[in-house]
Amino acid sequence: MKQTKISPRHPRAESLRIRERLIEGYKTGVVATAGLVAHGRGEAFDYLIGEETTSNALKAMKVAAAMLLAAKHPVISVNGNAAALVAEDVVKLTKEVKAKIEVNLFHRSLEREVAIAKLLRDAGAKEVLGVGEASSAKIREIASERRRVDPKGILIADAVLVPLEDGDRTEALVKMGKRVIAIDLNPLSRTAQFATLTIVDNIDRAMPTLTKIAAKLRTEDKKKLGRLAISFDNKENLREATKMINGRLAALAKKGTYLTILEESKT
Ligand code: PTJ
Repeated sequence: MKQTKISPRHPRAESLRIRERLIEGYKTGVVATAGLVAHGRGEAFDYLIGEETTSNALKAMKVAAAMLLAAKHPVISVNGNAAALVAEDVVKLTKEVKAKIEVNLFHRSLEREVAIAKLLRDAGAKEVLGVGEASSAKIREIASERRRVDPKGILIADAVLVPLEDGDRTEALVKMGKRVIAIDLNPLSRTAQFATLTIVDNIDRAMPTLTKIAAKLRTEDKKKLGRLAISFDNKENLREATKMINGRLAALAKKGTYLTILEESKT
């Protein structure tokens, strides 16, 4: 497939490379049309947080890793965008925290489920739940097609990682008593607000970092991990993320030009 060539000297090379991966995912039937739009919304928030992992997100990742390691049935839920951007990291993380992978889509079609499962298997996944008839259970509280889940996965999970989402499912899963970890650049989204824990970061940066943190923590005592897992206040976490965006915007508003500030931070 012909891809747009991106010069490594382009000032926004990394961001453009991520876009290309999504566009390729769209062409191969992995990413939904709405997934491209959703990415644009994420990019806008990435500008606001400074396009880097904040100390706040790192703190959340440590607790997220503990939640997954302390869980009996951790599941990583994968949609089109997550598959196109971080399929390999998803597989690596499942190995560190002994989680299952389940495909769960908002814009559901068997073709997309199969294409996503193939991408995950090519990335090293041994088992992919939720494809076709496998998602035979229904969560009544969810209005969208996301209500269909795998009885071996999300239905019995006690901790679910949902890298970029729509809010209804997160709310329903939390109501069912599950711990829901969201990765979402937008701290104002319904998903971010309803989750047990929200990592306000780009999944492209967050997934490899979360995996490294989990690898370091996995030899810790389970009880200690359990205590760490319940030590989190998501309201406080979101307040910090919003305060950080607010502080950055206030500083930028004083200067007027964002690019000048970028230049100054390099010297
Ligand atoms: O593959 P499907 O059919 O399950 O559909 C997936 C999408 C993403 C289309 C669907 O879940 C959806 O419509 O999501 P929303 O409601 O648009 O929410 C997506 C959220 O992800 C928004 O809050 C974005 O800010 C955020 N987001 C987008 N790109 C990233 C991101 N967060 C972290 N990293 C990103 N790269």
